[in-house]
Amino acid sequence: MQFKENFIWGAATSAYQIEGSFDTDGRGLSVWDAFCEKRGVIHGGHTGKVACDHYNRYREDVAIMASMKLQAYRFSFSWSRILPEGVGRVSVKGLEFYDRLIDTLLEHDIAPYATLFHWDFPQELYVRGGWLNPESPNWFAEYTSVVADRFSDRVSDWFTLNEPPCFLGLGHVDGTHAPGLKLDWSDFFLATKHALMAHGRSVQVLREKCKKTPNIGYAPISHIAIPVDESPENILAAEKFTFGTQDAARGFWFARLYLDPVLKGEWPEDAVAVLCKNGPKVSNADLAVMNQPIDMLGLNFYAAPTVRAGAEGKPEVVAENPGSPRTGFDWSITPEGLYWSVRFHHERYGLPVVISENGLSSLDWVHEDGKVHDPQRIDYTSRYLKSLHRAHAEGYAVDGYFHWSLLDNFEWAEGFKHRFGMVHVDFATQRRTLKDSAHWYRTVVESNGAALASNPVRNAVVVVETSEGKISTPYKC
Ligand code: GCO
Repeated sequence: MQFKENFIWGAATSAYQIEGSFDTDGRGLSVWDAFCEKRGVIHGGHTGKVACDHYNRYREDVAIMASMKLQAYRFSFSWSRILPEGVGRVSVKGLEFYDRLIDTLLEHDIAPYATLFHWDFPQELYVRGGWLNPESPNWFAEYTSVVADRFSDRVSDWFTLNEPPCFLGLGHVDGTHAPGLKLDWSDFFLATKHALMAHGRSVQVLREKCKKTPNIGYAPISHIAIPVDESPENILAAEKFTFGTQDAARGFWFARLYLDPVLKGEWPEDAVAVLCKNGPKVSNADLAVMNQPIDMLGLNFYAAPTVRAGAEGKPEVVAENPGSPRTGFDWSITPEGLYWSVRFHHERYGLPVVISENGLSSLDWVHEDGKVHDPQRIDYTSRYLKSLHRAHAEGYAVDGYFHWSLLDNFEWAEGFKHRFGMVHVDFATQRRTLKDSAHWYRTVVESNGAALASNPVRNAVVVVETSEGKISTPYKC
């Protein structure tokens, strides 16, 4: 069950979800700060003003990562902490925070995997049109340049954008995420065009400016379908569902919209036309900007529907069985999807894959014994990692795995309702407690996956008191 020698084991977070200190040391506001001020948009009226107070507690958090033997940490820079107005004036204090964080990681031999944009668009640029402004790719390039100049002597691994369907779709069509807009499809595609060009401009800047050869990635959501069985027709149906036009009916979740322009230089006209007859013009020159060579594809994978081949091979979604396993967020638990995600993306785009996010929210609290017992997280992660191992064993290039998340944190519109961390955070005291999963994950990292073969839950010894005395039996699933 071991992974290759240089496989990277890590955990992930993002700036707005953990840092807090929203106005400390001259940080500019982001669209998330503004959105959280609106009534009724965030569960419980929560905000990221304090979050995990990571801005002040980063040393403790890095020490926790070291105790978990993490080899890498995926975090994001807050654009408006570095450039309070989004462009122009640079905040030295903002840069210094990330200097301290990166240096502390390196002192502990933890590789920084930096994401440039995890949704916290500077408010000052939003009022200038945000992603609808054709200047937005240049704004992002300027910000990338400041970051590369300052940190690329120590950071080699980069992700440009995290999950475009969320910040573009949930943020600009659904209105459930910042900035809370409900644009029509034509404007949505315009914002998408600019965001994908921003990705391309950012890659160009990283290639030009980085002091060490960069390993550049992109972290879209992995929206795939799982074949109901492994017959060729059902595999084909799942692949068609994942990349075909039919799925465009899912609107902004349609996966190929964010992948083909960036990885193949193709604008999916057929799918765009399903939603919008008067979409923006995307020229070959625009596509050339989007389609920069990158080194790795980050996949954020949580759950996927199952499909089978219906009439004429057309994919049909298979209804879930009642009572099938679900997470605290009510997302279905579909470990085999991690295998199919790697396989389908690798076959279509040919890039090495890094799982940039995977995990679950569950109902965790500190138990009477002072520990946080989260067997669901251990079982979930064990199953997903075994599925990832299958992809690895079949020869697909899988270079690393980042668990979402290191810490319980601010889950966007859900506020602090969902706990995704391997480390429990008491948001009243900021006390951190390593959950059982954090200790378990350390054994997986230390053994490079070998510990997965003996999932501790399965090997537990159960002691039962009976009238005959104590009977201890190995617990078998
Ligand atoms: C996303 C983001 C993360 C989330 C995580 C759990 O995928 O939505 O990248 O910021 O917190 O995925 O929902």
